[in-house]
Amino acid sequence: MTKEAVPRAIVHLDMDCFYAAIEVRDRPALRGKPVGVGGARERRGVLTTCNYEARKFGVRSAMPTFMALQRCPGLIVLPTRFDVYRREAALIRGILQRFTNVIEPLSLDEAYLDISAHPGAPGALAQVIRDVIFQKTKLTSSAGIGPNKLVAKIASEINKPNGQLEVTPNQVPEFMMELPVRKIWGIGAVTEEKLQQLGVKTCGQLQRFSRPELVEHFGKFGMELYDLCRGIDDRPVEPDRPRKSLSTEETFSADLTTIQQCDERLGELFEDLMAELAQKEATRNVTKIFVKLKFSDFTRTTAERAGLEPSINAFRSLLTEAFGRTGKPVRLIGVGVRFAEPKPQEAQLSLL
Ligand code: TTP
Ligand code: MG
Repeated sequence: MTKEAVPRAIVHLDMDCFYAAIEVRDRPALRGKPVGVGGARERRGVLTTCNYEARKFGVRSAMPTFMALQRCPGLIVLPTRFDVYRREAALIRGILQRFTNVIEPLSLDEAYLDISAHPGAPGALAQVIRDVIFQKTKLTSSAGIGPNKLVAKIASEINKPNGQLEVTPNQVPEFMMELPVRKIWGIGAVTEEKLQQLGVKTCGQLQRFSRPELVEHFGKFGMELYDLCRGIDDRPVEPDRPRKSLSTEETFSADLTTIQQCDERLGELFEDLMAELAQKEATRNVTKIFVKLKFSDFTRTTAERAGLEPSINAFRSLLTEAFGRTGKPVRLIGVGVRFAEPKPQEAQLSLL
């Protein structure tokens, strides 16, 4: 049997305005009001996300907070609480695992699920999954259901927030026909522009090109484009291989000579690490935390400790320890965490 002949049912699940939804859930007085989550205007902060009330004003993820407040003066800006988001994500991951072992997390709040082996009808099953998530967390999500990742992901945006769309294999040709080419993964601004010059805006228009023609215009990616614009995508849902550690670091343009200077830089590094941790490894157990310093003479030292939660104070004490070892000027600070080795059972799952 060829790969294409195996019928698959893939769900792309994405929580709605995840961080903002958690903040509003935990502060019912904010319900119905525009809310953003991120750094304060005074600290030249950026929003991680905002709720749908704020989006009506043109506020968006990754927008500087001052700009968001210009667009929406009534916007309530709340600080991030990554530990809470991680906890919710772990809970949600646990719910998903009740339905399938084949889960590929894309970020903290987004995952592909392969539910082909489940006896339930795919659309009904996605609805059940979303209902259970809501019962347990009081958070809404959206889903796309399709025969592959490409279709499922595109479909999940269409009835967002708190909605879903199933595209059956028979419906794929019609679904693709009017779809803007930009919706295809791998097509960014540059390829879109090139396609525009060829008079192509929709996937249906792209389908008029032969495979050799597409290869001529787009090289190897042309081969894939031929399939993708028809809604054909054989990529499997691939469970993550757990990494052993996660860290973030910064090299400074001028060396830092005092512990106070180092300490001033630590806050931002810590925030970055927590954001990465929340996005990529929400459900893993941290066993150790560490601070790495590289000095002006390129020697380095690492201070690490087991059994501490990653908090700013814990990192601060490691920074003091590492700095105190030499007192040399510091050109780089890194902060990171190490994870528990996955249990054999989990490792097995990630190979499925
Ligand atoms: P998204 O799923 O992209 O956004 P969202 O859940 O807030 O909204 P939507 O309803 O459109 O899905 O990202 C999930 C979370 O990741 C989001 O709540 C905050 C965080 N995030 C950032 O920290 N920075 C970013 O630039 C983006 C896009 C998201
Ligand atoms: Mg989301």
